[in-house]
Amino acid sequence: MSARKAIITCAVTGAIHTPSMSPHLPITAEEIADAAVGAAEAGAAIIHLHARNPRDGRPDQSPELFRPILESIKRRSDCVINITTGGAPSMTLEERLKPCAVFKPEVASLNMGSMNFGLFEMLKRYKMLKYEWEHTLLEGSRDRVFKNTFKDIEYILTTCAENGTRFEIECYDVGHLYTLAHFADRGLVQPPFWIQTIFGILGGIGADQDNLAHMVTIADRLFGSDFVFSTFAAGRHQMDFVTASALRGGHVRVGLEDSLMIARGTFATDNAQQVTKAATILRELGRTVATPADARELLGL
Ligand code: KMH
Ligand code: ZN
Repeated sequence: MSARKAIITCAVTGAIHTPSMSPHLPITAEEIADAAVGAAEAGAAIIHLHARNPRDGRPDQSPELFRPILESIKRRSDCVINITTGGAPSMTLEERLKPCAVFKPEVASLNMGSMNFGLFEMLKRYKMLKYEWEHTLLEGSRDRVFKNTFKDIEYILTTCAENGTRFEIECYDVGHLYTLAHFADRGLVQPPFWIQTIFGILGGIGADQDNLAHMVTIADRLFGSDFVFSTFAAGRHQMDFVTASALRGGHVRVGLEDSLMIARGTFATDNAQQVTKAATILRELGRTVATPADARELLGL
C-alpha cells in the first residue's frame, strides 16, 4: 500500500460518552450499525465497535447485543470490523473479552496497560444526566483503575490470536510501547504492529504535539519498519491530531467515542461528519483515503 494512503478508523459510540451528553450518540443496535455504515461510506476503512443497552444506553458487552450490529454492517459494507476488548472500565476481563471470543473479528482493540481513566471532569460540563448509571460511571472514575495487567494482556493476546484476530494496540503513554516490545519479544504478538497512539485521556499522556513526536520516535527505535501508527486525541484535540498524524505519514481515528464535537462548541450530528472532515484534512495534505482492501493489505488481514 502506498505511504500516501491513510486509514481512517471510526469509533462510532464507545463507552465513555453517555446518552445525556449528546442526542447524536448511537445507542440501539440499529443506530450503531447505521452510524458505522455511514462512517464507512464517508471514508472510514475500519469501524471500532462497542455495544450499549438499548433501554438506557449503558455500555454492554453482551454478544447478543453485538450480533445484530455485525450482521447489519456486514450486509451493507466491506469495512474492517474492530471489536473492543476495553469495554467499559467497570467491566471484568471476561465480560470485556466475550464479543471477540464469540465473533472472532478481523481486529480487536487492546489497551497496553492498566491506568487511571479519569472521566469525572465531564461532570462539570454535563450537569443534566438522565440516568443514575451515567453519574456512577463518571464520578466512579475518580477512584477506579482500568485494569489490564501483564497476565490480562497475555490472556487477551492468546485468546484472540487463536482466532486469527489482529490488534489495534492502544498506547496511552510511552510506557505502553515498551510493554508492546515485551510481548513482541516473547512472540505473543506479530508484526506489523498496528499502534494506536492515544492522547488527552486523563491518566494517560497529554494532548501535546511533542508527545506524538516522542511516541513515534520511540516506536521507531523499538520496532523499526515493523509498525504502522495511527493516532487519536480525545475531545477538542481530535482534529489537531488528525492533522499532526497526517503530516507524519500516520493514520487517524475519529468518532463519537472519542469526541462529540465537530468544531469548538459545535456538536457533531453524526460520525460520518467527523470522517468527512478527517478525509478533507488528509486530502489537503496530499494523502489519499485508504479503502478497506488497503487496510487489509497493510495490516496483513
Ligand atoms: N475509549 C478509548 C479512549 C477500547 O475500546 O479498547 C479507547 C478505546 C478502548 O477505544
Ligand atoms: Zn473503544
